[in-house]
Amino acid sequence: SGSGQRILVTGGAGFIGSAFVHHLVEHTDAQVTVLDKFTYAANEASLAGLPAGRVTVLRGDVADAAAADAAVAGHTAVVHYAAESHNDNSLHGPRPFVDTNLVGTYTLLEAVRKHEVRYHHISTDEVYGDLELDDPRRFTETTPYNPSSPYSSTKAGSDLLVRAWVRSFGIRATISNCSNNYGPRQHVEKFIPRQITNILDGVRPRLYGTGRNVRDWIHAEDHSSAVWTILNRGRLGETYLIGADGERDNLTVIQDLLELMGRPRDAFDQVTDRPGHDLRYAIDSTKLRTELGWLPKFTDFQAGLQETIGWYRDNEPWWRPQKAATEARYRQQGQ
Ligand code: NAD
Ligand code: TDX
Repeated sequence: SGSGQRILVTGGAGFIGSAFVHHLVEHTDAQVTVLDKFTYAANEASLAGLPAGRVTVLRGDVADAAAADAAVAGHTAVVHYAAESHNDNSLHGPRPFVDTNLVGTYTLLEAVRKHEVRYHHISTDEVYGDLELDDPRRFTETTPYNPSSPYSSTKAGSDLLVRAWVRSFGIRATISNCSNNYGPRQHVEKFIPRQITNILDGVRPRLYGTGRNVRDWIHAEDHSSAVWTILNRGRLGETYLIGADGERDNLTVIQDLLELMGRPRDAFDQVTDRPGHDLRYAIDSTKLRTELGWLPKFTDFQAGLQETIGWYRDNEPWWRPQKAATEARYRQQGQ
């Protein structure tokens, strides 16, 4: 499917956006344009080696109306990954989250409305708030929005803008809310790559609070295949939750990483907890699986972690330039 498509991927130099660009190049015949502001979170090396005839990279801000309009023109679809993505940063400086996640999404929506381009909106399970550890329910497409942080509230607001543009202006759009991603090319500020690169550096991993917080992990490649499925076969105006039944508490993830990397399971430090730290996320992806027949491929989390450890071990030049500054920022926050 997807023959002759010209797809604009915003945030395509970030973690999940670049995974989607690689997925498109490897598994489809789509022409790809990346629009990225190249913030601290982008990495040019994430797009290195892709065929120039398939991928064009534009440097620009999605909140800049002229840049967004010019980028959207001529494409058959826009997939909007660009965002400020890190909860800890949003607690220390929320402004860029409002500018990019809210104003940026608004600006892009106006461009797709004008050019009548199909739009897919990338969002997160964090819009639903958090669950108790013993709650038998998981998030579904009908769970009420209840975001906790500046990050998740701006993502929730961006989802609502999309719904309003569908209802009021009839844009052709879908939304997906995905659980926590892991895999190659994730910034070292995030939990799993931070701990892997700490251990590689001989530094003890750093667990927030007690570590009983649960995240529902999915490999970024499975996220990409789900987005491609929804883009081509999803019903317009609908929301789909993406998840791979990967619930784990943070303590277990740190212990497993230590063991997989040949260290004692207790060789970590507990540090200051995140203010307002969401307790548990859990996704029920029944709608996506039954309606569109999507299934995740990375169902063995230990194997996925092992592969991810191998990637960071083999690709130090990719992450080393960000490591010291990231840890310096965390040190200032007692984390
Ligand atoms: P990331 O921080 O790794 O990458 C974000 C990218 O967006 C970077 O390349 C950055 O330069 C770019 N960007 C930021 N502001 C921009 C702007 N104003 N204009 C153009 N480009 C801009 O983020 P990620 O983890 O890859 O997340 C991508 C998307 O997926 C986000 O929308 C995020 O909310 C969503 N999401 C992430 C996860 C996760 O676990 N990481 C889970 C569910 C949903
Ligand atoms: O050093 C750490 N120690 C630690 O215990 C870090 C960086 C995090 N944590 C904890 C906090 C969370 O419970 O690990 C868990 C995961 O933290 P993050 O990697 O910061 O992710 P999270 O806050 O869960 O949000 C992620 O998933 C949903 C992405 O960053 C979001 O963009 C996405 O929407």
